[in-house]
Amino acid sequence: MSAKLATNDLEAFWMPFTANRQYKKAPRLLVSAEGMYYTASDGRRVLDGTAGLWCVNAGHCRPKIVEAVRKQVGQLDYAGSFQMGHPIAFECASKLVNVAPEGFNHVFFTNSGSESVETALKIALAYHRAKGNASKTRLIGRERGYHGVNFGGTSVGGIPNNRKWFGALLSGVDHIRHTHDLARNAFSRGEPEHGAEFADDLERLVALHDASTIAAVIVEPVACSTGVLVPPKGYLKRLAAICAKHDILLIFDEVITAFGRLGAPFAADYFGVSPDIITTAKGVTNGTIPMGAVFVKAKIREAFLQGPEEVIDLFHGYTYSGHPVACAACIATLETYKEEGLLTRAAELAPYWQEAVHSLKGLPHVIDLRNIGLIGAIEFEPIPDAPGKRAHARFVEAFNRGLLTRATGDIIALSPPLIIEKREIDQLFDIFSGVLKSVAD
Ligand code: PXG
Repeated sequence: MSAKLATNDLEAFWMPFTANRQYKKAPRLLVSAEGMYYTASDGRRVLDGTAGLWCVNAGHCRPKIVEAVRKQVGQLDYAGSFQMGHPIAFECASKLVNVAPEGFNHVFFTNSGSESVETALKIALAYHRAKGNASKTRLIGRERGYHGVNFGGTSVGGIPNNRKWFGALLSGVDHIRHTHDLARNAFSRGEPEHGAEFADDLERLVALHDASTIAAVIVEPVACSTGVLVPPKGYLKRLAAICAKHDILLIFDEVITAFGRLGAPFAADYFGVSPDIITTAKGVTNGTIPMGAVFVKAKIREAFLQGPEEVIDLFHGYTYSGHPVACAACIATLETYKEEGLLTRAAELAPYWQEAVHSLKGLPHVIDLRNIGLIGAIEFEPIPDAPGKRAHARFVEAFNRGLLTRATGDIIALSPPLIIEKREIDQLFDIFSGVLKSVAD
């Protein structure tokens, strides 16, 4: 039997993606939040430079969302969606479809980005089978991609540390190369000039495996978790054209980029590229209640409607698909986004944000600055034999000075709530440039 722990002991919670022993020696705790700010356990206000984990696009504790959740949980706390329904899930799906890019008329509900990715991959496989192309089973991801932590997403993902611990992963998976090219593109503003031809790497895999074995390609339009890799100009269009040529479904993983992060409702809108399936989560409920949504086009949905009417059309789903409380949060979130113009607000702020990001040029150890929409990244020269240490030290110091950032490898990513004001952008970069000037190593 385990020893009883005090309720304020930090040991019981095995924290995700965390250096648990290091963290628990000097914990950083947040106890409340409002708008652009968290409050830390010592009472300090902390500017949220990352929208939580890229999800709180409308800022924290927005009254409309809080109230919608409060009301729904007291009215219909739970009802399932297997052979039963509840109105709010249908209402929510319709409202989501209304903000989705042209042609995306159907939504499958999940509870997270990871589940959205698994769902999209399974839909892609089942689609080809339903169309009579059962040999199309291979899934293609991209080096440095992040598609959550379940087995499908880990397999198509391309971050070595996220893969190497977990065995052989899914078979029949391959990866195209990533698009990071500091030699040609360092300090790019927005989309880098060079690298559209990296999309042709998909032709290499088609030549190797044959298109008749490939079901789908999944990419993040902007690869965020790996440290913000903005796609080179023309890259996504070229990738989409190669997919179309070979009847390979293109899945955009928009778990981060959907709901306004780039200044358009979805990255598909921003880049003018229409994939076949779009995965989302995070901003779909402003982070308040776990939820994911997978959007598909009519051609995908219709492929599942060929069997007898009484047969289930997709053998997939979650207990909490279309959870009423998550749906209430989602509807209130979409209303908040609409009322405040948040799905396009990043476009107005992007030029100011870009200048602010690039004002860090020349500060110690900074080897690249990049930005798109309301996303920024600062890449540091790694300390030899201590990868990640330099960015982590700056993340800790920023927190101590009242700013939440996100470190990944030797990169700091910034992605504030879309309600940020210019004076708060100034505050963010004042704090962060002070950090870069003062942390010694
Ligand atoms: N796809 C993408 C593109 C993501 O960014 C997931 C799937 C998985 O979502 P869930 O909800 O299962 O975590 C993500 C998640 C970071 C960070 O700091 C990024 C994510 C999650 C946590 C931290 O970069 N992205």
